[in-house]
Amino acid sequence: MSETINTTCPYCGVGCGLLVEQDGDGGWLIQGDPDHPSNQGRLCSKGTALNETLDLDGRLLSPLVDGIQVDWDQAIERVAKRFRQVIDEHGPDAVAFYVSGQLLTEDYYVANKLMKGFIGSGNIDTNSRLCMSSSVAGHKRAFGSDTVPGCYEDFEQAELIVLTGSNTAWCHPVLYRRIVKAKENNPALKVVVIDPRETASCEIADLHLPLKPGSDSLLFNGLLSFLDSHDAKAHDFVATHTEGLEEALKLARWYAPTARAAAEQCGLPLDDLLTLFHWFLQKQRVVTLYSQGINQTSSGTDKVNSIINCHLYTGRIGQPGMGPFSITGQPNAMGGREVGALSNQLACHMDIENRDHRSLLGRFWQSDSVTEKPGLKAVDLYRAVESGEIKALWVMATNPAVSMPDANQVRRALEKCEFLVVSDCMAETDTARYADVLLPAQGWGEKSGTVTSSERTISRQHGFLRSAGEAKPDWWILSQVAQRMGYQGFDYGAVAQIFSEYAELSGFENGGRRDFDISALAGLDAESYDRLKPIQWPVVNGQAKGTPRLFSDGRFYTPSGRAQFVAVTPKPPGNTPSETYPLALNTGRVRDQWHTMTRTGKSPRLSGHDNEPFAEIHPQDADVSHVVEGGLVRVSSRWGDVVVRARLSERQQLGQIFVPMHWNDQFASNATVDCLVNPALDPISGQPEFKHTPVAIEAYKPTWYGFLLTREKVMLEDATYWAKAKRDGLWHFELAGESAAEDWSALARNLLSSASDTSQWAEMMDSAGGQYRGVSVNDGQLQSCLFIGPDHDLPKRDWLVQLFAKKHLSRQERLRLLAGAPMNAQEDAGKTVCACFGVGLNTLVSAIEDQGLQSAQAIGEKLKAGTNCGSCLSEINRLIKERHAQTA
Ligand SMILES: Nc1nc2c(c(=O)[nH]1)N[C@H]1C(S)=C(S)[C@@H](COP(=O)(O)OP(=O)(O)OC[C@H]3O[C@@H](n4cnc5c(=O)[nH]c(N)nc54)[C@H](O)[C@@H]3O)O[C@H]1N2
Ligand SMILES: Nc1nc2c(c(=O)[nH]1)N[C@H]1C(S)=C(S)[C@@H](COP(=O)(O)OP(=O)(O)OC[C@H]3O[C@@H](n4cnc5c(=O)[nH]c(N)nc54)[C@H](O)[C@@H]3O)O[C@H]1N2
Ligand code: SF4
Ligand SMILES: [Mo]
Repeated sequence: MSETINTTCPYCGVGCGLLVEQDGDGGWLIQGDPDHPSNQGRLCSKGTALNETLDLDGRLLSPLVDGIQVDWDQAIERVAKRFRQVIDEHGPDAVAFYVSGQLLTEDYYVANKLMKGFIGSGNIDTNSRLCMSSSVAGHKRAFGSDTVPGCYEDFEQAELIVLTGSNTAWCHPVLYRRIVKAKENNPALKVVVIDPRETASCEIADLHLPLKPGSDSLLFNGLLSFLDSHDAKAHDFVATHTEGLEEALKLARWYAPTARAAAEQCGLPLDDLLTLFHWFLQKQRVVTLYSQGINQTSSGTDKVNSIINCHLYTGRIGQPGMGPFSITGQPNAMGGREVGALSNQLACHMDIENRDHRSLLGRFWQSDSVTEKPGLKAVDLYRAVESGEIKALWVMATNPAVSMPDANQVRRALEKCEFLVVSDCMAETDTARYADVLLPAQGWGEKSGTVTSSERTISRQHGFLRSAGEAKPDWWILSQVAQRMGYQGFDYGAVAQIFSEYAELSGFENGGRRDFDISALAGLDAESYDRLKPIQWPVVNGQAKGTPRLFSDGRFYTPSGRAQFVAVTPKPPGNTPSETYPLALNTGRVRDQWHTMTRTGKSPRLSGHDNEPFAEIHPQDADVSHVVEGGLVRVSSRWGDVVVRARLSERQQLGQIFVPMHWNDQFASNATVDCLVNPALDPISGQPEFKHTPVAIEAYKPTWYGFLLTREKVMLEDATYWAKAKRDGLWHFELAGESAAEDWSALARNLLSSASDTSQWAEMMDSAGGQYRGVSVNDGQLQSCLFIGPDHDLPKRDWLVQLFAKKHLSRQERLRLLAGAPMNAQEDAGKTVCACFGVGLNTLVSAIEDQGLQSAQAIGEKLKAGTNCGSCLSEINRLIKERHAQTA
């Protein structure tokens, strides 16, 4: 019997609990923890596939200084010495840390303590700047504190759920499944999706409002005016617990006096908007969930407040089933806000501008160097690195060369930086290649500590794997460097010690003045810390369960104790389409990849869903630029360009395109979308506008197209376009080239430079027609196959991938291989829809059309698809609907 370990998923902010045990076959069995309050046993496709991401392939196994392997002592010496030198010569503001919501709370706390408490600069910012900072700023303006008032159970108790700027079905799938279930249990529950795109989250929507990009504050101003003219005010609550309504109403009425005015400006049918407004009016228990479609815009903070205004006006906050709910993205985005790792915060929800808070921290940490002013926010920070103002930078657990807007600027800055340290689990990332010092960090499964979910639940992550090579926990690396720099207070022997100190600080001279208080958890010994059960902060007076909701008593953390309405002037996006760049680029996530793909990119199961970077384009926009379905398209802006696969879809509005954020130089030739995303910022939060950049598209027409499936190492010089995806035991490359090959065989050999001599290479070519097919078989088993043709319409890939699984190919299979066609249609399962059971699109279509299966349930019974994590159910339901529409 192997031991079962409790831990938490390292991906999204839902914070699902996991049970991990050995599978008896050298691998790990990872399942949802039925006792964890976030997921009650459920997992999504990414959580389910975690076991495919644990191998050492590509891991950074030892410290490297200038590309040379060194021991920890040398690496720490180098980092400490160079940071010390720069600080001595140029002052503390000449150094900076750029950290991440994927650090554990304890790592995060130590990083922030070192920079803000001892080095004495505010120059530590986090990728949460790109993610949550507009919500943080909006919360602080309204509540006086960065508080998410509600909890997940509110979704189950609501009568109306408004999802705005959130593709919950793909980005927070387990919470979405909880909403689906709630709707099944209570058919009266209405769900409204506000998103310019028709996303998978529309599956259960009673109403989808495809508003004009960036027009949310007009919509919520319109709602406030409407509520006011229908006497929906919670008179007692507003009178006793709020301030500033008059100003807010004045502007709301000015910009959106009527529903008609709002509908016109948002580009929505009046009746649809009125449906939402009437539901909001009639239903008391309303949750408004919002995410990056709100935050990642140049007026995100105002949009957040325009939402909160409507909840304050109706008094719908702090009670079961209602409230504004900013959902966090990363597993520890919330923890990062708690430890104060944004450059304008201090630890434990304290403020840099507040002299008492600074003094309190100085006394608690016994330091007289606590920073007195905020540091630079992410975008400004990289500008200061490029200008040479910041000379030494330490990047931890984030990949800014891919994920920052105007990523070409960030790459220039990293290149120029005098001293760049990168702590990561992976050896090769687009950021790591600029590093002077590379430090191997323990990855998920190795490290231990805590994370905080979107609903303020603190959960333990437990290590169950041996460290990869020399990898160390981030808190250890940081505290070693701090000690070597000569600072006291970093002598941590174990992670539990850090947590205890942090919990103590949260209660230090608090007296109910700060929302973040977990002092009841101070002084946990290693054993109790190890057994810590999920608990929602605040945790004071030894409450066993923590606090599901805040503000239930109507008291807020503002000086007056009242919540603040904020008057909102709606603003258009920072850059709007022009003649040269006529389309609005929207960016975001796909279901089965996580950010820059360093981990999910390792999983064959996850790579089958979307195996290539793409742009989703409305068919009419495509037509104008001669872009065709399945062809390649160049998308360009003032800042850069990418070349990706074109997907035409009417789920995209005319004049808008969508490109996912995930692909980067490790996975494609030129697909880092942030190289073309504008660096327009929210003036209050400093959050970049990832959702709206003016772009142009043009068809990219190479001379040849191809794909390569191979177990071998490849050289891609001859391909001007490539994208790679992991499949079972092999890599799948999509290719295209600009110069016509004189000799296709030679091109094939160049691509497969290392193909072993023992394999048999069979070829078929038609030089005039530009067709080539090559297949290499070793010991009866398929090693590689390469298909080239003059247009993108090449043989199907998925059945070929399946042939790689065969121990021995039959003669007939080899012939079919060279012919490039399966024996029968059933052999080609098509693109993966259900990642858990590997069920492809073609299999599903044939089940619907040929076997007449009419519901997701019937399909589940027959094919198992959708019966595990359910992440694919929205796609299966859409397929059923589409096929019906076609036959009707
Ligand atoms: N599969 C997967 N899940 C993830 C992640 C991942 O990488 N992969 N990352 C995690 C992280 S860190 C985060 S922050 C979250 C993000 O989670 P989400 O915010 O749900 O994800 P996004 O796809 O970035 O954007 C959400 C939606 O905003 C819409 N949108 C764009 N412009 C507007 C607008 O003007 N108004 C409105 N109302 N909507 C608009 C987009 O069309 C998009 O569908 O996901 C988390 N979960
Ligand atoms: N165009 C566009 N760009 C975006 C967004 C968008 O919607 N559109 N969204 C933005 C948002 S919300 C976010 S959160 C960011 C995310 O962007 P990033 O933070 O840059 O993305 P990740 O790929 O998650 O990077 C995490 C890195 O840390 C490494 N890592 C993992 N675990 C550990 C660990 O324990 N320790 C250390 N030291 N390293 C570790 C991983 O290998 C990886 O290299 O992207 C932002 N960029
Ligand atoms: S919803 Fe999926 S990605 Fe998010 S925490 Fe749960 S299993 Fe992990
Ligand atoms: Mo995020």
